[in-house]
Order: sequence, then structure tokens, then C-alpha cells
Amino acid sequence: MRKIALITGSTSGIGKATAIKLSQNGYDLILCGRRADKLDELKNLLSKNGSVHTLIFDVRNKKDVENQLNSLSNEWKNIDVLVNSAGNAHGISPINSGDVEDWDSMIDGNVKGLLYVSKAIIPQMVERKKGHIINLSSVAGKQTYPNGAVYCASKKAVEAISEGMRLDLTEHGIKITNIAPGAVETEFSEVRFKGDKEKAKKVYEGYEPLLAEDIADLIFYTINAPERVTIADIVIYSKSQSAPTTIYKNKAIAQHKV
Ligand code: 8X3
Repeated sequence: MRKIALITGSTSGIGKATAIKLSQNGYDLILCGRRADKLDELKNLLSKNGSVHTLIFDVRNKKDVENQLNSLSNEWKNIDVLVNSAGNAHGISPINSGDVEDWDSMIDGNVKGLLYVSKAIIPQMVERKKGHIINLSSVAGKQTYPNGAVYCASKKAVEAISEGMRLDLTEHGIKITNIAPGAVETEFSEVRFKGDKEKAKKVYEGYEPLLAEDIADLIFYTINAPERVTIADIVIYSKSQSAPTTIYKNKAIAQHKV
């Protein structure tokens, strides 16, 4: 039977890898993102596997999110799997010198954006008594690290939202999975360091970091589990990482990888 997955932040990183994985495994996709050209590129790539619909919006824009998701046609509105993958770290600095714009972006995108999207999609899941929501948290949501207070706070909020969704939606037959990855080699660090490619590269040097595909495989595993199973909460590290700021790099423990 046809299954539909909606993925936010699908133009890069974990979102894109998840789109590819699910499309290769029979899902029809609603790809959401801010960059029309990237969405089109991915749509062209994946249309050979199944139906693909694209929606261009920034999850931080409440009105856009509401308008686009509420106007999905009958063919697309019964979403089986929601992957809340949009989110970023903006800047890395002590709380005394943090940039308020960066804080706004992280709280608006990682927390409020996730809520806006979920709010628009949950009602049809409740009505149909089924659905699966995957929230991309981070190990930053498990443990706060220096210079990351607001990013960590935003991911702690995702953790709380996942718990709350599970408490409120289990009775409606909806599964909630919270996934907290450690360092994954994507555009993440480049965004965090505001385009400084050299700095970003260093985060992933001296060891083998996780790849976006590893998280996509995990997501596919969680949604493929038997109907009786909810995989509730997962921390995933590369083999070299043992805590958010502890990575075993070429025989030296690197504290504060960022
Ligand atoms: C990404 C992982 O440890 O850089 O959320 O915050 S970390």
C-alpha cells in the first residue's frame, strides 16, 4: 500500500539522505525546504522511484507552513511518516557574547518550526489513528557543552517535545521516535561557523564521523519496525565519539571538538 513521508530540511544532510533512503524503499515523498533549485534537483533524482511532491517554505515562517501544509491535496494529505529534520546551529560562542539573531534563528527553526509543521500534520494522523513522527534532536539535547547554550537548549526542547508528543499521542496510535546523533559530517558545521569551511572541516578530521546515510538507515529501521514496536529514543555516535565534546582523534582525546 502507498505510504507517504514528509521530510523537512530535505535539501541537504540528514533530510536529503533520508529522502533518498525512503524513496528507494517505496515511499512517496513530500520534500520540504527553502531552496527551490535543490528541491527540484532531488525531485528529478527520486521521481523514477515513486511520486514526489515539493513544498518550498522556511519552517520559521508560521503562515507559510500553515498555508502550504493545510492546502495539500487529498492525494497528499494523509502523511504516514513525518521526519522533522530541519534545524541548524547558528554560531558558537559563550552566552555573554552570543548573537541574539543567532539565538532567534535556532529557537525559531529548531523548536518553533518543528512545532508549526507537526501541528499541521498531527490532526490527520489522529483522525486515521496512525502515523509516525521522527524528531531529529542531537546529543546536544542530552548534555550541554561550552559555547553551545542556546543550540543545546533548542535540542533539549526537542527532547521535551518528543516526550510530550509520545505522552499525548500514544492513545491515538501515533508513534514518536526521538533521534539524537553526535557529529555527522554534513553542512552542519559550515552553517555553525557561518561559512568558514576550514573550521568546519576540522570538526570531522582525524577520525571517521557519522554520515548522513547512517542516520537515514536508522530512521528507516525505526519506521520499519513491527507495528507493536516503538523505538522511542536513540543516541547515535560514530565509533570514535563518547560524549558531545569528546572524540577520539588520532590517538588524542579532543575535548571541545568545536
Ligand atoms: C550535532 C551534534 O555535538 O555538534 O547536533 O552538537 S553536536
